Amino acid sequence: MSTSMTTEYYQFGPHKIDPKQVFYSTNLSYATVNLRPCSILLPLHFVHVLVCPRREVKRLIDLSADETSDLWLTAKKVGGQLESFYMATSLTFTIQDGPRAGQSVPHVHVHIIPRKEGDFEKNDEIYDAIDEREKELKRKLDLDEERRDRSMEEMAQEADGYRLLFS
Ligand code: AMW
Repeated sequence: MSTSMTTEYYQFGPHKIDPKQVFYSTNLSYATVNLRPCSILLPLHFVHVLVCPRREVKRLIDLSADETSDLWLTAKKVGGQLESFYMATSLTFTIQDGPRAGQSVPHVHVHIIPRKEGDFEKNDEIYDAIDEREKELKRKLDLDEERRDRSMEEMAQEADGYRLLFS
């Protein structure tokens, strides 16, 4: 696996992640902004990033001890920085570990979402928002898959802002 200086792209299941999307990396993990953050479907502004192992691994159980430790240390650091940056007071860390748990991209990833008082009327609605299968919301807003994708320019701009937090 190449270092962040020489990485042409990061693997995310079948997808290639442009380094412009990635705002923090170690030799085993990376943190990226989201192509379709759950906020696209919600009235409130939600920050929604992902922390992934660099190696393409489908399930948490298949990570080595070093990768597991590094993934969570990275998630902890990223969550902490974003919570302060957005003046939030809590964090949702979620893994959908396998297709029956809602995993749509077969590559381990921790969803990280800074949380604030009153962001959802019912707190656990966050899990519907994270879930790629929230067809109901999608139908209500009449959004197709393509319209939910953000441009590289938008994602790069968000990542540029976060990168400063880790320099
Ligand atoms: W899962 O339903 O597998 O727990 O979550 C997959 C997540 O990956 C979703 O939040 C989705 O928006 C995000 N995603 C899918 N493709 C990309 C991509 N190319 N870059 C960044 N995020 C992506």
